[in-house]
Amino acid sequence: AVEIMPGCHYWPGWLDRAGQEALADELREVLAAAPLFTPRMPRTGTPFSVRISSCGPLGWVSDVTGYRYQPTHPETGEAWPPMPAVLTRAWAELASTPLAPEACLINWYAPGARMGLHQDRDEEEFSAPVLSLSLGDTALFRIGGTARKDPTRSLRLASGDALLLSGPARLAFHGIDRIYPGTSTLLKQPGRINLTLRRVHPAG
Ligand code: MD3
Ligand code: FE
Repeated sequence: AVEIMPGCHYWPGWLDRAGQEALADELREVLAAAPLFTPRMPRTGTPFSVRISSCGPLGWVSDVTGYRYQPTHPETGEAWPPMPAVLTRAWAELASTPLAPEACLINWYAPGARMGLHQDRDEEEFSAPVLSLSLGDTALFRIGGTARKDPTRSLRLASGDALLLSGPARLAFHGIDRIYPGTSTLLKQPGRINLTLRRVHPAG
């Protein structure tokens, strides 16, 4: 792995093309059971440009009342589908923690979608890492320090890339500035999927 900054490890091309296709096929089934929905900002209700879903025991949701993890899809009321085995294997290989992942957030970026600079602080366990896998079109990812004003660096995340955020990087500000349409033929439409595997609760 390449260490981008302390605690931020990058594996370009961690999934080969066949692995990317197998994961994309599994995700089509996950998204048939747990459709993408539009999260909204707490208080204002402003929609995000990214659409999301989840798999695993817990999923992340955001609506006018706040951000939270919950065991059911906010629109269907059904339990989230299980995590595909390839995701739990990726976690076992890369995350170096005895804790199992509890949530996999699925972000869908159509061309033009962005994600502003933010910290991931809705989990109750920051000692476990977050593992990200990218599929489809390349994204321009930006990561800084634990203060919003800290300098940032940019990285292009391409289909099949894995990124692990642990230790000092776990609470780093980060975001997605743009998607480069037409940079991958993996998906049946232009855009990008990002998967983030997370531990939500402390052990026990
Ligand atoms: C750095 N997702 O879902 S993945 C998110 O590409 C999120 O969809 C982006 O930020 C995406 O919250 C970035 C890389 C990533 C994920 C989690 C992190 C970087 C992170 C958590 C802490 C620090
Ligand atoms: Fe994030």
